[in-house]
Amino acid sequence: MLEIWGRPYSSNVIPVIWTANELGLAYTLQLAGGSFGKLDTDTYAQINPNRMIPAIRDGDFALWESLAIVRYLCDRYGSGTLSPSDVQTRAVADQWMEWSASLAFTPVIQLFFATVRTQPNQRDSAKITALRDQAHKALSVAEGHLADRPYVCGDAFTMGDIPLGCVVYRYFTVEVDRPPLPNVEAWYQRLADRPAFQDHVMRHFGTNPDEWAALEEACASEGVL
Ligand SMILES: N[C@@H](CCC(=O)N[C@@H](CS)C(=O)NCC(=O)O)C(=O)O
Repeated sequence: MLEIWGRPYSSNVIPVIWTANELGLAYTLQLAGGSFGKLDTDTYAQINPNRMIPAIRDGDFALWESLAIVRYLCDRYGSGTLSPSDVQTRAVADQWMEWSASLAFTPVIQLFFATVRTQPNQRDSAKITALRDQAHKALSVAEGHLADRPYVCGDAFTMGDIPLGCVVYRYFTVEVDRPPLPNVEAWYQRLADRPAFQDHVMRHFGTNPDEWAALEEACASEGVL
């Protein structure tokens, strides 16, 4: 059976878990990283010599790098659906995946750490506003693209929506005033109708270290989510 190694609150693991669930794949989640450890073991080094999460094993085949894993799963199990068969449509999916992981992810994850992962009395409001502006500027590119299509590749949901969906969930859940992005918001609502997105992306991340630890403990006691 497919194994996904990682922890389900980790920004790079969530796209992989969401993808597997969109594809309806059976898998086991091997809790690793953060308080779950295991990354320093010899076993894990065979799977990912970078000792980072996520990684997968699909039979004898091991793979790391979250977006390579998303592409592999979609190519192998969702060819013609989540992985578009038309070369140019596929290239557009790739384009948005790469863009999401670089230009959109960076300001949003920094904003997330400056808010959700920083205690209220230690938050730097000028820094938060600057990061919010950077995130908004980046997402304005998606705003233009989504003006005349429901998903990033056109009429159908594809792997091109996956990394951006994870980024936008974080952006829309941090407690900051956001200038409007109506097309991104409408696209996000389409994602929010998807059960796999609700179950694996729309997670409550915890707003203080105690809550964060409790969430990880809850994962461990659930074993496989
Ligand atoms: N580019 C890599 C980045 C992997 C990465 O930074 N993973 C982090 C978690 S998001 C990690 O392994 N951190 C150590 C840990 O969680 O213990 C990918 O997308 O897979």
